[in-house]
Amino acid sequence: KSESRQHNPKAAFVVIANRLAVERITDDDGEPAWRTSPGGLVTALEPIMKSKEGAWVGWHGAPDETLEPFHHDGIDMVPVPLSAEEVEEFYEGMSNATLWPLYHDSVAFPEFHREWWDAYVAVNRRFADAAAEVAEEGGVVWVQDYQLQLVPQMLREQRPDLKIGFFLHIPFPPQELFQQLPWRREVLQGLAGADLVGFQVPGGAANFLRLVKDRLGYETRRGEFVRPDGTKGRAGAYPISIDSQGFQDLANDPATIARAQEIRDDLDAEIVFLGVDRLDYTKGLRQRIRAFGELFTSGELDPEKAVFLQIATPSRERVEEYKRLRDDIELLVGRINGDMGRIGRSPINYLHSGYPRQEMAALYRAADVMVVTPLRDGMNLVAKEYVACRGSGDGALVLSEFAGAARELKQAWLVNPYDINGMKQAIVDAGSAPAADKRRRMRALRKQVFTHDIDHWAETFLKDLGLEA
Ligand code: GDG
Repeated sequence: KSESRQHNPKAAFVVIANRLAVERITDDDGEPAWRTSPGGLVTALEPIMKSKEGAWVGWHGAPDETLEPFHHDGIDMVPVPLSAEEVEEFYEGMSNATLWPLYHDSVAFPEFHREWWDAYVAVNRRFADAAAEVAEEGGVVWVQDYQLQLVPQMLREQRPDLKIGFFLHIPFPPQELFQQLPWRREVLQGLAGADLVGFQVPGGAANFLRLVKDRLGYETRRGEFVRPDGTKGRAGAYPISIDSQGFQDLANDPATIARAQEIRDDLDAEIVFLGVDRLDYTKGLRQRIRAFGELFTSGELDPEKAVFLQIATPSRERVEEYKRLRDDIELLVGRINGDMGRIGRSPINYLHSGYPRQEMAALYRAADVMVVTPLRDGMNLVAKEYVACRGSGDGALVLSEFAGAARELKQAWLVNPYDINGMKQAIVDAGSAPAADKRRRMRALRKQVFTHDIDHWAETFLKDLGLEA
């Protein structure tokens, strides 16, 4: 329930993210209202936010609209306005057409535009100002992700009393790629304003530290860096995770079980392969679909017995590269189904749509083999969600080596997504593995996902940052 009660003037714990933790809905009376977004980050931080009188600073999702701070479900929400032009230049441009591809191995060509950068600086400044305004003396601030890399340093300049954490959800690239960025110094200085800079994997932290040393000339030693004024910061790996128990409970809900059976009945196949991704060029969809196409064509997978279900959630549809990707994927799928299908049966079941969480859990339950093959991925939560939903101990996971999750989920069938033959082999192997082998692997995967859940992630990071529980 949203309350119009005045928000607290100051907060001891502040999260800053591109998006606010709520989305706008229309309530039963047809009135506009807010609903907490169902993401993992919100779930993880909710208890801390409530116990610490936390505030969440972020954009509320509508351009050209300025809103007053408001209180929702125990959390103070501080909306940051963005103009339509800023959405285009800061968000779709600099964030999603420059930084996103550059940080993902340049699997798509990053575009560099000076106007986009100017908007990025201006918007980062606005987020920093908003946080500086609400954070109490000596408070803890946690900045999230690649859209806001300048915020830590901007905040440090204004508010040296704050403890500042930063977490990057996507990969941090090696020097050889990062140095293309015309504003590489500014970005590094921005990040190095944080007391603790968190990455998904140790390699990201190492890339960052090497750049800070080589490009900024800061001294670095054992995960620590020293700023020119003598103050220190640290960088390290904090692999993010999911609400494992929450997913397991959802998967075991009788309604989910029934729905999973319905999905199986509708698919009418002996073996179901599943892919679930935002429709993004980093997710390796082109290669994955090509691999399945070849398997169906060669008969290694029998189109009468096997089906590949691919959920592609619409994403960033105004960015050119994403429009192209959608066209490519749909051409590929259409061609394979046209060649290999018959009336009433298509080997690839492709859906371009988003679904409620419960439907996701039912899909995970219904799938014999989950295929997660990104070309580069910070972590990949889908892989962990699948594991959390396999309480039966069966199921098989095919996972790209280039997802952060591969470091933890070692018992998956690991693949190089650029190696189509290798990927085909792994898909066949996972699909035909003996039950005992699958159970042994799944047991180990589940142990990892249940001992390293989202609470573990948040607690570890915040403890290292110096926030007492
Ligand atoms: C970034 C990094 C990192 C997807 N479609 C639907 C839906 N989803 C949910 C999944 C999962 C999440 O979205 C996607 O997370 P991923 O980790 O797989 O990928 P990104 O969106 O690229 O996330 C990534 C992550 O940040 C966290 O740090 O792991 O590497 O790229 O939770 O279940 N959820 C619902 N309907 C959908 O249609 N309800």
